[in-house]
Amino acid sequence: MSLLTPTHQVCSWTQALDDPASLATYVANGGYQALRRVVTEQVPGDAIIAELKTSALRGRGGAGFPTGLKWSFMPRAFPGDKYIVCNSDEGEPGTFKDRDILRYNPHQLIEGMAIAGYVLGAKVGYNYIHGEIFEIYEVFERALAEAREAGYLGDHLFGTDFSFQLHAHHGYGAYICGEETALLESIEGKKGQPRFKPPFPASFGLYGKPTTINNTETLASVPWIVQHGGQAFLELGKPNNGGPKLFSVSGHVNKPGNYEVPLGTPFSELLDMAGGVRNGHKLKAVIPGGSSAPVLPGSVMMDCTMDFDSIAKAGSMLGSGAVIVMDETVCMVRALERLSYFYFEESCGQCTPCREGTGWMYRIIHRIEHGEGRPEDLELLNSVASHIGGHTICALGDAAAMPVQSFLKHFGNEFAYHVEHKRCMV
Ligand code: L3W
Ligand code: SF4
Repeated sequence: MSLLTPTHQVCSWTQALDDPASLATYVANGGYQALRRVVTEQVPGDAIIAELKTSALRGRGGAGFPTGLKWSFMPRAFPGDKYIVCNSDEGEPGTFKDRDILRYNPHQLIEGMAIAGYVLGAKVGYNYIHGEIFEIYEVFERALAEAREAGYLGDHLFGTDFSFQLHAHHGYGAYICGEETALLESIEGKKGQPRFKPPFPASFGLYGKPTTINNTETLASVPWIVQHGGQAFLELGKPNNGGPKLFSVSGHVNKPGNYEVPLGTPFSELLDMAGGVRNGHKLKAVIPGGSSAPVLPGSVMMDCTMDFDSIAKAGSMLGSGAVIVMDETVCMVRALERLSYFYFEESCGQCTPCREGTGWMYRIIHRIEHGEGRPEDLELLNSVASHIGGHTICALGDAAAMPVQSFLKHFGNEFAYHVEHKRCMV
């Protein structure tokens, strides 16, 4: 399986195909066969959900929630409108994988969404694409037009009663619109601010109707699972962590980029694939799952495998699979200052702990970085962070607090050094 090419082979190169995003390439490589089969043979939705559960496909957007379980929450017999929504609002610092699926293999996502529509009883889907990657939105629009023209989207697919319309929608770059309920508000034309959960989108989603929302990589994995079976997908990964996963490796490596490897691959192998740490430097720290995931010391990461369970056991999150590598030259105070500014800037402002706390954290870290730190600042930082996490409407509050707490936990000595000596330790 390969998410970045339509060849359905492991680790084949996108560059080997002249026009990887085209319908002709996708169909020539077996594309849309899974959709055709389930629709024309009227494969029961329960059977497909069972395959998803067997596959141990877990959500690729950050939370790692089991996809089969999520699909089983959808009230499929609900008589009114139901929706499938794809979250392509890729804005997590360090993450750049979904845009490459859309750029190189958009039809695999379209097929996955149409299968989801068939299984979950939805006639309409939306793909919400991050506003800062507008050229990708245009690629996806072209793919939609091709799919409609060829009869893979629209009314009475393959001459059956099943109809599925799919639309692209682009945001304007606000990070918070990647939060699933803010994304739904944004599609509805409202300000992109998260809703309280529960109710979850499965019961009260787009326009208040049952909605299943999954990440791009998750939905693009579905056709392969339908074609080859859940067990085959599971065997591409490890128990409870089925399949391969795209890792966006960035930072101080010689060959940054997207790498598709089986879940359970040792971190050391992924690092080698990315050319190792630049300039022969030593590995200092890694954020294994996008900036919202706690940072881990390099030595801890070298003992981890790249899957949800191993990274959680080490005290972080696999998240969206954005692996940010930091070498020994990095000042951890400066790194955290940059991250904390991001969350301060992107807070939607609804909840006081997040709106005020992100500003407090940024200002304290900023003054430590600029030689104006006070001895009590480390305790104050920890205290502010602990009053945000778990006290807000959405996960952005936790996401802002976790890096602060983990940087202090693992690299507190650098912060203390900054306060005392008014300069970097490195
Ligand atoms: C029905 C229940 N549905 C849970 C659904 C829920 C959601 C999914 C997971 O945050 C994380 C966050 C970021 N009945 C349900 C239910 N669901 N219980 O399952 O839910 P949850 O709340 O665990 O996660 P979330 O709100 O989706 C996502 C982290 O990901 N993150 C962010 C990445 C950002 C991107 C991006 O740039 N696009 O991917 C990275 O680590 O911090 O912790 O669908 O409705 N009882
Ligand atoms: Fe908005 Fe932050 Fe509250 Fe999320 S936690 S709803 S981003 S203020």
